[in-house]
Amino acid sequence: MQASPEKLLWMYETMVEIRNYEETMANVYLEGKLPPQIQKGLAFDIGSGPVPGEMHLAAGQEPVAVGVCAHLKKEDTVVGTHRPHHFAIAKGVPLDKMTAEMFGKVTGLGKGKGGHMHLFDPEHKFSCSGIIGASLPPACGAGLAAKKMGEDWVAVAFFGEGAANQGSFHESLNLAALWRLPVIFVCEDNNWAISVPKSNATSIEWVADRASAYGIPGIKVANNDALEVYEAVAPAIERARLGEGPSLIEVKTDRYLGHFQGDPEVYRPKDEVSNLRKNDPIPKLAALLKSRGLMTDAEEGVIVARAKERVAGAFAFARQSAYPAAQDALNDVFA
Ligand SMILES: Cc1ncc(C[n+]2csc(CCOP(=O)(O)OP(=O)(O)O)c2C)c(N)n1
Repeated sequence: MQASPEKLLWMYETMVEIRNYEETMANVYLEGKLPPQIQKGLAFDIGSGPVPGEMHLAAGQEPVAVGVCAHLKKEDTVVGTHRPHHFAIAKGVPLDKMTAEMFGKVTGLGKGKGGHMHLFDPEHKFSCSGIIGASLPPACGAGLAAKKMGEDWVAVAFFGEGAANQGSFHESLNLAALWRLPVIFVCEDNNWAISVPKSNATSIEWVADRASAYGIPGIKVANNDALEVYEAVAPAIERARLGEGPSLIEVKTDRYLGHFQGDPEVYRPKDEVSNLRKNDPIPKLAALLKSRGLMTDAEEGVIVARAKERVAGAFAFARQSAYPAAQDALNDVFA
């Protein structure tokens, strides 16, 4: 399927927004966590500063989120991972409420009680979890619901290549295939599961090859490229909407930052990230848009400024919002 000019421009602007969001968060997250006597990267106080808790950022992985979500409508479900911001932004989760959640503020999606790995937005049908491999079963549930309701809605489960070795991966693919559920399983292969490279944990080169074991299509995207993802995913979405069942897609993508913020990354070859950044998908899509006459230099400036403004606005909203009241600490808590 050819991407329309509108889709291409949307993918570009959304990737710019995601990148700026992640880079802004990388800086804001460190506020208050690095006392002067502690060297950067060696240790910090994870509980202090305006954004407490762990932080997993997805800079570099934008093509996976936009290439898939460009096909979705509001009624479609997306279940993300512990590294969820790019998926949430591409699915249309409001930036203000999402950021406030990470700041622990009462205006957040979960009234500030979930944090960055637990973003729940029923209106935009988005959720995620800190549990690895936990995205696949709920996506099957959403797919089953859509099927029983007679709707053409689809559900997308995003997960890492590390998660693909969890039992939940196999159980979900089996059930979705058996019941012909409208689910698109998207493996975001950034080659690392914390410090473990894929070759040390996965018996085959492509997780997508496992699709044949369940009798469903397995689609491989070898490049970290938004347009390639968009085109590769199209038949899977169509198949799901037609009631023909699930597909498994694997995208080779690049993680530019540490597994978590503060990760000293001693396990990573020194020049790996600088080499990966040479294939940055954002300038690549900008060049394509310009070569097709869809964006001028001036328009690029407007798009980038607009995306950055949205991000800055969300961080300002989060900072200005109030913390939940102490007497509400046990409300909305079920475990
Ligand atoms: C069930 C479970 N086991 C272990 C962990 C600890 N853990 C957090 S992230 C991670 C690696 C995940 O790797 P991958 O699925 O490739 O995703 P990526 O971090 O590369 O996005 C692990 C093992 C967890 N959160 N949940």
